[in-house]
Amino acid sequence: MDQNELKKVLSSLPLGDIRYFDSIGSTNSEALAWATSGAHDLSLVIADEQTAGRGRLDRKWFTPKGTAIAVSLIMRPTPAERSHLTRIVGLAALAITDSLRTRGLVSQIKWPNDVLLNGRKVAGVLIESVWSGEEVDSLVIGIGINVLQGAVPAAELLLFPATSLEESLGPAVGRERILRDILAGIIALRPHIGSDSFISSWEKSLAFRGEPVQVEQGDGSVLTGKLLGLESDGSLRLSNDESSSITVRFGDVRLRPGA
Ligand code: BT5
Repeated sequence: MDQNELKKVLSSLPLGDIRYFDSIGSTNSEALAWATSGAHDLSLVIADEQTAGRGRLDRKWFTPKGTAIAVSLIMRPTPAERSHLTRIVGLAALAITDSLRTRGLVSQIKWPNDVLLNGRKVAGVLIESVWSGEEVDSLVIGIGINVLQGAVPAAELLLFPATSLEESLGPAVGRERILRDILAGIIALRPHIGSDSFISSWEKSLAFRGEPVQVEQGDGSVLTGKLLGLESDGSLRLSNDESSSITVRFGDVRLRPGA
């Protein structure tokens, strides 16, 4: 990334400190360690390449050099935000979809943490936390976005088809400005995180709404149902064939095959 351009475009935002790496294992690991040693709210770790990027459940996240956005934002939640920590993943995903909309792209959130463009994954979010006793001291919002096509891994490495912004926007996509817009979106949405309108915007952006889906849970079991929307904590609401409602707190959603 062009560090001068990065500094320039980020200078208008009320961020904490910034650490930039040409190459790193995982920006989330760096941010977790930094948060533990007292990083300020909205401090940022940015890397041009990750050699050990990760997703949920220790899955790998690929960030080849010069092709993607890999960033981790440290958030020190206010007392009011502490009641809504399960909404933070939605905050990041909505900021990504909003920034793509300003570029004429309609994207969707594949619950809980993926952003889809043309039905393929263009971005992923990984939220991790630092605890102090029983309380969350800080959160790390990890965001990975495939900007250039070179960021997209080979199909056999993927659980779900992937794409890049380049595929929709052409090669002249400035990573620095996209990052700035996403961070500005997070900062602007943050005061509204506890509102009903936040949940309804998140719900409106969900992929497969009203459609039959499968949700693979962490233990490998699979739930099926129609995707209805979100509970107020950001859990997924499905209806099953008997028309009763099921709440899902953790899993991976996909469209039910043959549906
Ligand atoms: C995610 O996990 O999608 C969260 C990804 C978060 C990455 C960011 S980058 C900055 C920060 N530092 C980190 O170390 N991580 C965060 P999950 O839903 O579990 O999806 C992981 C799956 O996505 C993998 O198992 C692959 O199938 C697929 N995948 C890996 N790299 C990909 C890529 N570049 N594009 C699309 N899919 C990818």
